[in-house]
Amino acid sequence: MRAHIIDGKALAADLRASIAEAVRALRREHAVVPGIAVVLVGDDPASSVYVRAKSKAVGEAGMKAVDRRLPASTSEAELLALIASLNADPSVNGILVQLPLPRQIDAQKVIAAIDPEKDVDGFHPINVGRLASGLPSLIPCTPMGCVRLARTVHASIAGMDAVVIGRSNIVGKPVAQLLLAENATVTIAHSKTRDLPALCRRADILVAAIGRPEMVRGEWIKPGATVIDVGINRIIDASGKPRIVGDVAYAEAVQCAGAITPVPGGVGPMTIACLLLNTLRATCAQKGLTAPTI
Ligand code: NAP
Ligand code: L37
Repeated sequence: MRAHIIDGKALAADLRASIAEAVRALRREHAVVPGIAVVLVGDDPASSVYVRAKSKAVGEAGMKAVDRRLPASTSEAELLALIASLNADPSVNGILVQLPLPRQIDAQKVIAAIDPEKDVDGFHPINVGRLASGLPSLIPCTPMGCVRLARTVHASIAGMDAVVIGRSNIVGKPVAQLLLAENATVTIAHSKTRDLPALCRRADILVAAIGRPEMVRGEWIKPGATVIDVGINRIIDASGKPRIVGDVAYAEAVQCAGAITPVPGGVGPMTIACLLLNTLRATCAQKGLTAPTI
């Protein structure tokens, strides 16, 4: 069997078009323009690429992006002061602080300082707790994208066996919570997991969020399974060229999976589209408006 390729780029474009339509309606009917502050501290090259892509997508959706770039030498107190001013600014509906932060800054302290209503990354302990409690909340963008991609293949994932490799706060844990909320039977694997290949072979849905190039081999995949590859790994390939690969050995996996997300062009573009959706939802909540179901 050759897998169906889940076209994250096309699905993200559809989602972004629906969001742009909703933003036009918001402007027309309520004179509201959603605004998001995108904060980058330092000059991590990958983060710079993502932040640029996010700000561009915000503009294309008809929202307002406020870019705040701070030097790598920024102190924790300076960043906390910026967060406080963004919390107080009514034209800012969403605040995104791109991680990782330089060593002198405690990321948890910064995340906790963001107004939970403006926390479009869904990383604030209030939103983490609300997600775990089954309450409405702002949901982390990459996990939301993963589940939306899986849902293009399966109208319902209730009762399916899902295995998530990775337990980070950004991806692994929240994606597991979302799959659980969809009534999948969820197992979270990590670096101490015993016999990972055997565990993976039981998965109807396999989410790889590891950060290890092509670690998941074709033989680890149950025939017909849906594979969501979150990994973004920059490697030098056999011919000496730089290339981005996922956490799944794609050429092998595509032979036996039922459906698979490519890297690039899978989860990455959906992450950005879901950030726009969170910004729209946060804006509506702050204005007392009902957010459209997108
Ligand atoms: P992370 O914080 O480094 O977490 C990696 C997780 O993988 C950890 O839980 C770790 O286990 C586990 N792990 C590492 N080696 C393992 C092994 N040999 N066997 C089993 N588990 C192992 O990474 P992250 O932030 O979650 O990101 C994961 C990947 O997704 C990265 O490639 C990142 O670039 C990518 N990413 C992509 C997007 C996107 O939009 N596409 C967004 C965010 C991240 P322990 O907890 O035991 O250490
Ligand atoms: N919100 N996102 C938020 N906060 C963070 O702290 N680290 C992090 C985070 N991660 C993030 O933004 N990841 C991400 C990864 C990939 C893309 C976007 C965001 C992406 O667009 N990927 C493209 C192309 C990648 C490239 O060319 O470098 C893709 O097709 O996968």
